[in-house]
Amino acid sequence: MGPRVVVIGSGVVGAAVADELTERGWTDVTVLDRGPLSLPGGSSSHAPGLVFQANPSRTMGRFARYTVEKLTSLDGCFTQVGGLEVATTPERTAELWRRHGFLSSIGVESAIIGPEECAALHPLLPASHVLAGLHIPTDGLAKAPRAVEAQAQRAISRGARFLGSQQVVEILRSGSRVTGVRTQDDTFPADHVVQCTGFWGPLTGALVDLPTPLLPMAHQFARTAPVPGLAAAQEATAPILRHQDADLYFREYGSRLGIGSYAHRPIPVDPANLPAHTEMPSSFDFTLEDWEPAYADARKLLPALDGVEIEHGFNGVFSFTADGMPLLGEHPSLSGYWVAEAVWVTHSCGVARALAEWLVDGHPTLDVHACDLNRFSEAQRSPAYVEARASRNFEEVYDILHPLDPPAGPRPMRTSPFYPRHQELGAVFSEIGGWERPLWFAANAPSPAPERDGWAARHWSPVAVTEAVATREAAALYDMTPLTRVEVSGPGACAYLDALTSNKLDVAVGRVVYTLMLTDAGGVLSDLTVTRLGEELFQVGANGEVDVDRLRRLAPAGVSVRDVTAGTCGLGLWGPRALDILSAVSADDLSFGYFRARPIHVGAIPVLALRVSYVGELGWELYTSADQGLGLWDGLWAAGEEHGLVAGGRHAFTALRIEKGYRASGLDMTSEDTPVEAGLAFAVKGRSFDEPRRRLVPILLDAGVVLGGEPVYADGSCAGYVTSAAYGPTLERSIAYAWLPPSLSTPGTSVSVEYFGERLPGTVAAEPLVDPEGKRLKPL
Ligand code: THG
Repeated sequence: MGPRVVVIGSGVVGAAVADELTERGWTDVTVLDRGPLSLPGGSSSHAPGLVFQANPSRTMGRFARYTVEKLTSLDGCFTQVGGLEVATTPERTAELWRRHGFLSSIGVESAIIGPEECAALHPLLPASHVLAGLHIPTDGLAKAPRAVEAQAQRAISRGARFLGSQQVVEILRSGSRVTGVRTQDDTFPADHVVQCTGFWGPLTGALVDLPTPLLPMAHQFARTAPVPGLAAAQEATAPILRHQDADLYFREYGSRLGIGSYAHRPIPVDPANLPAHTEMPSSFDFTLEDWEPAYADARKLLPALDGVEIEHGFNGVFSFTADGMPLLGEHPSLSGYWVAEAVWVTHSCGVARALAEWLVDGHPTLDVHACDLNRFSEAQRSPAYVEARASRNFEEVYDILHPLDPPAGPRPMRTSPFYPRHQELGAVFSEIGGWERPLWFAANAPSPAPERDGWAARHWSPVAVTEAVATREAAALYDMTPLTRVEVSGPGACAYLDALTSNKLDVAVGRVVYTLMLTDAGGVLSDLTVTRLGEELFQVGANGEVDVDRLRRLAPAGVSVRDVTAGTCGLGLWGPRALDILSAVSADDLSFGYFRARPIHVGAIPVLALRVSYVGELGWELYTSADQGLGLWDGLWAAGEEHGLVAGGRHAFTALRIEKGYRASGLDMTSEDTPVEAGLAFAVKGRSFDEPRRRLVPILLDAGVVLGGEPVYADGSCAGYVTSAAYGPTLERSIAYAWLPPSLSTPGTSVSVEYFGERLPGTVAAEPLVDPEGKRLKPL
């Protein structure tokens, strides 16, 4: 029977969670809803049901793919009419090719088609009105209420129960563990509680002091009167249609058309002010003034709509988050309390499966770190931040977004003490993880690197190559402040970190160890550097908030876990001249070896120096408290002048680490990959792994630069995908790291990377590509 689970909310997510849990043998499942069961009144009740699988996130694309697979297997839940995304500008045509690439890399068939083929697929679309289309035959229409019903029935047949009119008023707990929920009329004991309350999430979360960082927003959807040219069929046959250049989507209802619009202003809704007891608390009155410009655009694309009235329209509420991803995971301090929220029907079955696996198996099969409930820093959970970013997400939902497009305000949010110096040097910033990060510095001269065009040229400058070359030939300063630093201390700290991670950590004080956090199944959750500062005192270099959350939640009593990132700052000083520079401002002995740490002084500033380099050059990470950051920068800068010291930005940093073959966690490897597959077996002691199913390898491209996420082809079929890529300034070659099956991972294998529809030839190479003997790193 498994443990007792109470699911709060019986929309598409709650019903799917009950189905997935009971399928895994956890049959003691009770689903509660405040509304009537047939139509509880949340977003699922009015969802228009269009399921488009294309998504820049591999995880989201695969959530959608599973939703399609599951709903097609359930009677009457899905009509597989196919999806058609059309382009009316050359930029959108290019974007469709990019999306075609995403789909190929997750195994979803699609094709770029011409205007005539678009017109042949959709009865109302004139060929003359579009430039191209992306056709996805397996996309289609979900019937959300039927999907809820079918999954609920199946769960019930396995022992689950669904109860309506049960408003949850209290979450019961014992210490830091959940024990049940209380509704107005009843009490339900539980070992696990899963919050699936959609846009009511912030209210439900408040019962357990959990800020649920989502913003409910209204979005317009309307149904036309009968349209000339549409047959009055029982089942829709026209593909679901997206006209992203005008923020519109379309579906067929017999002879009528349903039209959704994101073209209007963001209309945030306070969940506390939603009407409680109407039939449809999430459906607001249609605002005609918002609709009219959108409908004009709809008529431009589909002239058959000319003179056709709108029969019914509403502003339907659903959830947006700061980064567009759902919220999935366990409460940071109340164990057994789970959240699965801000989920569209499109991704609902995939999300529910991941959550059920998380409960039953300890970790989902798919990588969910980008969906993790605990991925946000404190400031990113503030209501003002969530409102600003989620509103912007609403406006941009169909825009062509470059991965480095900087978000609008609130900015700057997190800055390091070096920020004013960065500005003086003409830093071009992007925001990564809430931090302002220089991509390159206009004060440095451009290099004669190969010209770029299109996407590769955006948010990039040949100055980055100058900075990277200067790092290899002289020295550069990199801002390491945003790297998450966690102090782990107290009796048992060593044993805790040793058991938590893959490498041996009971080392001498002053040593640094590269180690991994793994799932029970051996997937790589994160890679860490752990510095032993004392018998029971460690500084952990980690990859963001999700790591901090894990370090905290698993810590035994007595072990303290403190995120010191914001109160400290750090610089990477790297390059062949780094020793000359540091010894000019420090009287300390700097001859301590590679992967060792020492407390030193830089001028009068106490600094923790780590002989570690993510760019593969001699040098140190230098950490001090935030108040002394400017002094540290200025001292090193003055000493560096005669040695050719430059400031280095993010692009140079990434290019150098890729040349050296250092992995970026979450990008190059995720919880789906074992250390052996990722080439990180050296960081694991005392554990073996299955034969690799695929391997992470570098591809040297003959020409061109790619961005990451592109499909890799061998012998005409898609064999893998690119994780991260850069132009290698030392090799003067373009590098793309990619996952490939073992049979294609041998150096010398010819492959090609599809970039905006073009196949760029390349060759699998041996790694590391630069300094395989580590001579640059270890002259000392
Ligand atoms: N610096 C510090 N902590 C970090 C990072 C960092 N933690 C998170 C992330 N970055 C960890 N990633 C790496 C990746 C590679 C290396 C260090 C951190 C590295 N690897 C060497 C190698 O693979 O040859 C050495 C490994 C070893 O000797 O065990 O240097 O940038 N503080």
